[in-house]
Amino acid sequence: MSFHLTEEQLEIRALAREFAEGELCPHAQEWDVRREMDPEIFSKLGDLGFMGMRVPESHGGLGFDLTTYLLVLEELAWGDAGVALGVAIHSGPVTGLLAEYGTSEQKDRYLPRLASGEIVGAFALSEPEAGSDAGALATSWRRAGEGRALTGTKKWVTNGARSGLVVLFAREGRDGRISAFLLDPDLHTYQVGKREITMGLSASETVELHFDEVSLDHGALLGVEGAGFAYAMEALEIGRLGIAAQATGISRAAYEHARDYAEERVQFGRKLSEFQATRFKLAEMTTRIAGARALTFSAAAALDGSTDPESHSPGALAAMAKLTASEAAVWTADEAVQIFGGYGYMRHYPVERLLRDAKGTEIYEGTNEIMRLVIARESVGRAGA
Ligand code: COS
Repeated sequence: MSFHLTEEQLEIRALAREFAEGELCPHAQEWDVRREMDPEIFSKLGDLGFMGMRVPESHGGLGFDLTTYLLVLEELAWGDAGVALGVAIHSGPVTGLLAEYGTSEQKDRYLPRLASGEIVGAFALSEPEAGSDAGALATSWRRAGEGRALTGTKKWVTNGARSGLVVLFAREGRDGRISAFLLDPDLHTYQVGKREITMGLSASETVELHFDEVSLDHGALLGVEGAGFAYAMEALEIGRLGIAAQATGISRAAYEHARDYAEERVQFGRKLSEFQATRFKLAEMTTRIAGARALTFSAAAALDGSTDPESHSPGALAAMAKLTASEAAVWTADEAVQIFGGYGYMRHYPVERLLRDAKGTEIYEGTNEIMRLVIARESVGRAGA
């Protein structure tokens, strides 16, 4: 299947690549070591409109379709996968859910600021005891006077420390239905807990959030009470495609470093790129990258509404894209380290960072075991059903 990109999409991708070349690539290595990215990076992205890719034009965004959005994400991840992760969480689950289910008051209040990069979004679903089994979450709310009181702990919240808007999921009492809420640090008092020390994507901040009887007024409920789990699952479909694009950006960076190094490194009187062992690795890298990208764009088209009755559901396609692209990223980065040999194992060569970054894509936004579960439910039904 070939994908036709419009002139406009090509221009947008070129702009994203130029940004990545100028603002991300030169710093990615240093940010990894410092565990900190340029604090202005999201407002710089906002100036280009890239924080509002999934925000409707009516609310100050660019209103991109999924394919255009994913083209940009891949470029950002090619430059720095931690920055791309922040943009993916902000844009997919957060601005996406708000644009779809927010009241006009909620949208007017937050969407323009999210689109400009003035505030960054975070998504709080996972908990210490509820990762893959998201439906087992224990953060709860109870009615308190005219409003609600919220208590619990959320874990692995990307952008959580600096977020100006957290989309959070909590159930009523111990076993009630799950609802979605908008937490705003200007209106709600909660604690930002410890920052995790991660294997890769070190510049991206992942924190715990603690809520102790936080009082929520009516404006905090997102959408229909009790419909939150379905919103989370819907948001994760787009979120998983964002991770697929992020993984492909990492793969491409690893491939390009390996290819360039193979052209320059001489051993036994020949360039590495002249050895069949290296050529086959490079050939397989490009093949896996092309396959991952094709699946990602098919899933994007399906989620954007194009229908093929013989194809898989959009959710299964998104899971396939995330599974394929993340495994391609780990494999490609690993082979890139191998081509660099002893240098590849050294901290200050980028392929080592890319391998650590790639591993995350197999885990977050649903582990690859959950991706297989989602795909299997569609192809062979529920186990035991
Ligand atoms: N869109 C809308 N609704 C959906 C849905 C989807 N894609 N998938 C499921 N739902 C709804 C179901 O219809 C069901 O609704 P009712 O309660 O009204 O019957 C509800 O959600 C529960 O669905 P299901 O029984 O399939 O839930 P499970 O507990 O079996 O869990 C998995 C499903 C495992 C797929 C889910 O928990 C999951 O994706 N886990 C991984 C979580 C994850 O990706 N976390 C990443 C970190 S984000 S911080």
